[in-house]
Amino acid sequence: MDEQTIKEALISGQTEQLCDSVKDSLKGGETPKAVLDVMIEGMQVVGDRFQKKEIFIPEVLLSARAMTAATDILKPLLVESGMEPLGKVVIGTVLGDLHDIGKNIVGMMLEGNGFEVVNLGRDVAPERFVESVKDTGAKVVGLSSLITTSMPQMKRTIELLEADGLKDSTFVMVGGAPVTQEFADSIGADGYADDATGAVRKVKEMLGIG
Ligand code: B1M
Repeated sequence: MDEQTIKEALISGQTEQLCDSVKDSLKGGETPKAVLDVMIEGMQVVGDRFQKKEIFIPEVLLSARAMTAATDILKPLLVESGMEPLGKVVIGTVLGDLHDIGKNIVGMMLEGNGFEVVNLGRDVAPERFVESVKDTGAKVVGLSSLITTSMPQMKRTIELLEADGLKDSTFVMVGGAPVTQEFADSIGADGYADDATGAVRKVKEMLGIG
């Protein structure tokens, strides 16, 4: 796999070049997970440059668009499992937050590991999470937040689940770059994971699946 080309295409937001490189890597026998990990590293560089004000929102949007297109290529390969669902997970990015790349990767990895995933998208109000738990009977709700200003919505969602008497029968997992185990504990979440692999492990642990 030409890691450098993948990262450069992602960082410079060249969707076509990134998708071609991803397809070439897969043809060359690389695993979808290995390709995904290289893209995640590339996105980290985008974040660092944005923070240092070396690039701005339009450039970040181009990279995000390229990343989304390339993960669409990987998705069918990551999720093909063909087994009976291990359980249902409702997942979404909380209200006020438009970041969905990481949340979608978590969703894909859960699907790839045999879970049925109800992906509510981004900017999801606490009420919608609660409704979805009622509608789907999901035993796990996954809340993603990438900006500190949206993190209080995780607490609000848990409070609303409690108010509706659903908290005891529903596990809440939280994650996203600014979220920590300490924060998860402080808002009464049942689980925290710092990446998609950890999220799968945590959901299995919460549901008692070996
Ligand atoms: Co923005 N953004 N952004 N952004 N953005 C960050 C998050 C930021 C850290 C950049 C920076 O300053 N360095 C910063 C937040 C600072 C903070 O709050 N502490 C920031 C900011 C400030 C903003 C705006 C406010 C900018 C502005 O308008 N002035 C604005 C906010 C808009 C809003 O949400 N209301 C904004 C907008 C955007 C774009 C729309 C341009 C775009 C998002 C496009 C999209 O998602 N469709 C964007 C992007 C792309 C980023 C960065 C560069 C990359 C995020 C990403 O996709 N990472 C990001 C910088 C960074 O994170 N280093 C940044 C790759 C992804 C695979 O990782 O999402 O962390 P991540 O997901 C991981 C784990 O966190 C974990 O697993 C995933 C896979 O391993 N995980 C979970 C995620 N969810 C989980 C849930 C779980 C468990 C694990 O359980 C349920």
